[in-house]
Amino acid sequence: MRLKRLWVRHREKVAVVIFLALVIVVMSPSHTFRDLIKREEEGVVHVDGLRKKDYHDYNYLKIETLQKGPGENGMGATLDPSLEKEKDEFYKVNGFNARLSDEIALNRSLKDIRHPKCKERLYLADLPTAAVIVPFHNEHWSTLLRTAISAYNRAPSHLLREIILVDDASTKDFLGKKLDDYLAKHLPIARVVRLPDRWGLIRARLEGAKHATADVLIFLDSHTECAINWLPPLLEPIAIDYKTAVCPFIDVVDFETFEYRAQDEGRRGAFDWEFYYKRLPVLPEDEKNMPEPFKSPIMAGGLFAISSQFFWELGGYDPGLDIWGGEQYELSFKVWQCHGMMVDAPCSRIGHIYRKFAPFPNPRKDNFVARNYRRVAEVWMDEYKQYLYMRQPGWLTVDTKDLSEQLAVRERNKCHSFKWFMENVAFDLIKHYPLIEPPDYCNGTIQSVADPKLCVDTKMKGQFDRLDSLGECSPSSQFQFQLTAYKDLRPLKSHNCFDVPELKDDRAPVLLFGCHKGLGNQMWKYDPESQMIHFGHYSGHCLDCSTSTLEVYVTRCDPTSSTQRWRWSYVNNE
Ligand code: UD2
Ligand code: MN
Repeated sequence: MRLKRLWVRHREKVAVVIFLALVIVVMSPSHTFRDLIKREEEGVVHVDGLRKKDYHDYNYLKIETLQKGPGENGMGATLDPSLEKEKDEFYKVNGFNARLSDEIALNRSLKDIRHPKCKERLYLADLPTAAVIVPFHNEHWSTLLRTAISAYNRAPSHLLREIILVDDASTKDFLGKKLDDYLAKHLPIARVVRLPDRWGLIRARLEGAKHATADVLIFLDSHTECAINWLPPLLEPIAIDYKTAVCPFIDVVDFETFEYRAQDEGRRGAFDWEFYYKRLPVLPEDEKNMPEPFKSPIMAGGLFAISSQFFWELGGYDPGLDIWGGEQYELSFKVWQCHGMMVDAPCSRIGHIYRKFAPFPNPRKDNFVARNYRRVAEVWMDEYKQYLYMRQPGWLTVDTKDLSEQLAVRERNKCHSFKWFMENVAFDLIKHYPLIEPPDYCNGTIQSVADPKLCVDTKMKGQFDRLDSLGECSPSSQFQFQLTAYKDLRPLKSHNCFDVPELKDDRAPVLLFGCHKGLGNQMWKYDPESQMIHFGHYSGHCLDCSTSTLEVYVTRCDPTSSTQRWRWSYVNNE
């Protein structure tokens, strides 16, 4: 009875004490009860009801700042002149300065060239896992390993599940057991899948994708370098919608110096009507929204992320595409036409070595690139394919081989027409790359009035070369030029244009550079009256030559000078 009375008298106090004790337990930062109530990862914050996270690895970034040596911080480097002979040998088989690559650390540091807002960008705390797939054929040792090591070092380890290197029948010794042993010892997350024969990069990627177990497939070329925090920006759009494929910004690793630099700050991918990869300007609304992901019609091809589920729903790549070429169009058309989306993620940057020249010999005699292009055109492009064949009638003579599987993919996924793609996705492509080319202002030979035996001569030079010479006029192709409706001047049917990178009053060199149709350094006008070829917006500079040294250059216009006067074989007077 006494006990009961005591209880009745003090029960409120007891309740208060128990309540306070509970509050203390719950609030205590170290107590496990707290975790039971709200288990939360370190660094996760709630933004608009979403759990987000800063994925930067600040410790790793700090370590990088201490690294010293050639190529560190993404700087360019040079080889000791005593290595000139080795340099040439390595160049020949790789198409880039592979000997220099060997002097640069496999884990060299890079400078952060991302948009400043990328430093603060948070990503969803729950992201899918990724497999990196790298097809390679006779890749150089250090560039191949730098690809894998940079991907691994700069990715959160719980997100990168595996790195699959697919050896497309390489013949270099060190790509055999030595590579397996190296990976087992230094990078166990990576392994090599070997193909029995040269299958080409497309089927090599398919084979890698079949071996992958992660949620997202990330394809990389075998001479790339993944930069700071490259992975989360590729995964987030896929976490939001699995039918989104995501491309990083592709930076340039210089083929000669290994300098890591930006190509530009973003363009949308496209193609011209001969299937050359081209790029379109970023839309004004995307520009305002930088560095958020923006839609892009066509991927460059080598570097992108796609959910494994979506990839296989689309039937993967067409396995009938051989060796190299066309697969970037196939997959881009498929993604868009079959109800997906493609974006570029500016905060993910990956460098790529654009080779100086292609080192592999053509492995087969037949015209596989034309067949690849034609397979893609026949399956996906409907009536628009005629604009390719109009320019490349030769493609109509190659046998596409069986297309029924590919047509079935299109049918099964109830994919849109190509017209839909052109009107809704690549809506500004025709403005830049018209279905039918407008006529040239001038074309044919460019004959010197000062010495009519002499004509401008390409000497079969290519991209980056200096166009510097006159030759004895002839109807052969190296003397054929066009001044196009885009006001650029180029060797006939070439994709390289006369470019004056550094204008000066006397003898400025003319270089051949990829045509950009953006006027500026590539703008030319012909005045049939004075016969002068003006450079730029009548800036007062003209194409000139020396009939004795046979040099060609740009100099201040002088209407009295006969070396500045030229005769085209054909001038459109309309
Ligand atoms: C571009 C793409 C490339 C691919 C190609 C068109 C970028 C940066 N690169 O050419 O990924 O889309 O256009 O098909 O967007 N390889 C093989 N077997 C072969 C030939 C190549 O495994 O028979 C490997 C090669 O080692 C490399 C990759 O495939 O890792 C791409 O080849 P590439 O670097 O010669 O192509 P690239 O960059 O000129
Ligand atoms: Mn490449």
